[in-house]
Amino acid sequence: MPVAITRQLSPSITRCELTHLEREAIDVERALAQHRRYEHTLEVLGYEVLSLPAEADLPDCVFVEDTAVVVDELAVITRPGAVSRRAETAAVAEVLAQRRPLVRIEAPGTLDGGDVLRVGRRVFVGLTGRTNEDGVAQLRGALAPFGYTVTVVAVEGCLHLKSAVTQVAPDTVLLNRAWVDSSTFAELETIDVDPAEPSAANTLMVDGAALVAAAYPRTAARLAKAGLLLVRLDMSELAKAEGALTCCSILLND
Ligand code: CIR
Repeated sequence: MPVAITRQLSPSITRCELTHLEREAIDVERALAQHRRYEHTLEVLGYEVLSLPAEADLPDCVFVEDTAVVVDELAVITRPGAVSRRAETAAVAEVLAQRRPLVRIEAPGTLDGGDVLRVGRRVFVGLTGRTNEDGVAQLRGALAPFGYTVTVVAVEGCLHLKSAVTQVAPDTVLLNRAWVDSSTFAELETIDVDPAEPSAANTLMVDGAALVAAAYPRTAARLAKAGLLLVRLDMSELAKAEGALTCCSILLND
């Protein structure tokens, strides 16, 4: 059964890291409800959801994606670029150690899972304020023995690579070409976000469907036109913390 690792929302989410957004009041109750709906949707779609407890002094711990990169053969525990997020990896490593051999990104490397987009054996890694060249080199070293190729991608204007591009179907990505060089993905089919919705590229592909944020109906219409089955989720409160759909889970094909 496929597994989704998630993590509960910390009550200190109101002190989360912000890079491209101004701080706005987060309605914590509403954020909790949106997160519960997200977990429930994954359950309905056939995932066993392993929901880790939050920690009060880890404001961003709900964004579990950034703590690990998991492939069938191993799990790479990251060293998040934001110092306030480094302690998030411990609880996730503990769970992953039961399912995969672990490799850890060591200093001076930094890597956020949100910068890692895997399409089959092709792995694209964004160089951002969170992920540095040393982190990419360590990830490449860990994945190369298993036949994965790692391509570095420049990212501009957003937090992570997956803010700019995500996979929506086995051979198709959804992207905002203002934030990422689209020629990198020339071997794949591409769909552009609607120009009025620059932040719409973060979607979560699950078996046979894509989870999309309700805030981006125009981009959803483009995806529907391409024949994709969509599940729309309200992520408004988590979006105020600069988080989106991929950020809230680590999916394992077990
Ligand atoms: C941060 O800035 O680290 C969090 N407030 C948001 C992280 C979102 N994670 C992701 O896109 N993978």
